[in-house]
Amino acid sequence: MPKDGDSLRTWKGSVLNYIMHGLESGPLLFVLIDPDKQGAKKAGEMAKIAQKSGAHAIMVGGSTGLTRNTVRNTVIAIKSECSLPVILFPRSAECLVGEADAVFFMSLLNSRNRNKIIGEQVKGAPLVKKLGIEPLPMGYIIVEPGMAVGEVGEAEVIKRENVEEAVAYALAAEYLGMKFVYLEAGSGAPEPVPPDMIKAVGDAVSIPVIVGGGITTPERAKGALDAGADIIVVGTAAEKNIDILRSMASMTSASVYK
Ligand code: 1GP
Repeated sequence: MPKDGDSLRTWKGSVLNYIMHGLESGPLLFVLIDPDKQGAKKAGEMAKIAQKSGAHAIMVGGSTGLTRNTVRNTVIAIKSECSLPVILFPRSAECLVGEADAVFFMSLLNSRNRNKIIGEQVKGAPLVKKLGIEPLPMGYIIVEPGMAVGEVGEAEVIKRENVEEAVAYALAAEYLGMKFVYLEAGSGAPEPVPPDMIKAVGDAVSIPVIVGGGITTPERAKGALDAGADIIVVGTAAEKNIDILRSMASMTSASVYK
């Protein structure tokens, strides 16, 4: 693990470059911190442990109950304890804060609600520019069961066996110019996205595949990584037992600073 100064030098200016560089040496682990689940101070402590455990970035977001102030306080606390890039994972334009390094500028592609596909993005884009947050364009695809984000996002969730539909959405994301595609089973999902779906999507697209939702054990992390996930996202499991991150991180790129 580099000293703080080294890591800052490495990624300051472009979180996209940091991620792409990291992926050259292997898959990455991102830890999702939901500002609604604990106070800012605790979030900062979690981020510090996540970095020590070998995680590669911190995502900040959640499906319900967030205000700009809660997000801001959490991001500030995380940045004071940890030098990893902090990437917003916003539910809406309301969650954009200039203290973050980047934002997954995402479209919930399989939503029934136009607002989730392009509405919030139109509201948020001028703010992203004004605040100087780096946008990371991402196609967000919700897979069964979808959990809270499936409901709030009014998603037509992709059935777990409908690999073909997942591939079609992922290809559409790539062809629309998105830099990432995210297969989301939903936070707290009883089962993560099926490995055969991850594999088929990874084989079809040339952009990095992010996989999250229900990755609660090292075995499940391994399942997603073996299937070809480029980035795994862990939220709930880290909230319950932050020590689980170390074994998950050991399966990913040892260092993005090589
Ligand atoms: C949710 O994919 C993330 O958006 C993480 O899910 O909380 O189940 O780890 P978990």
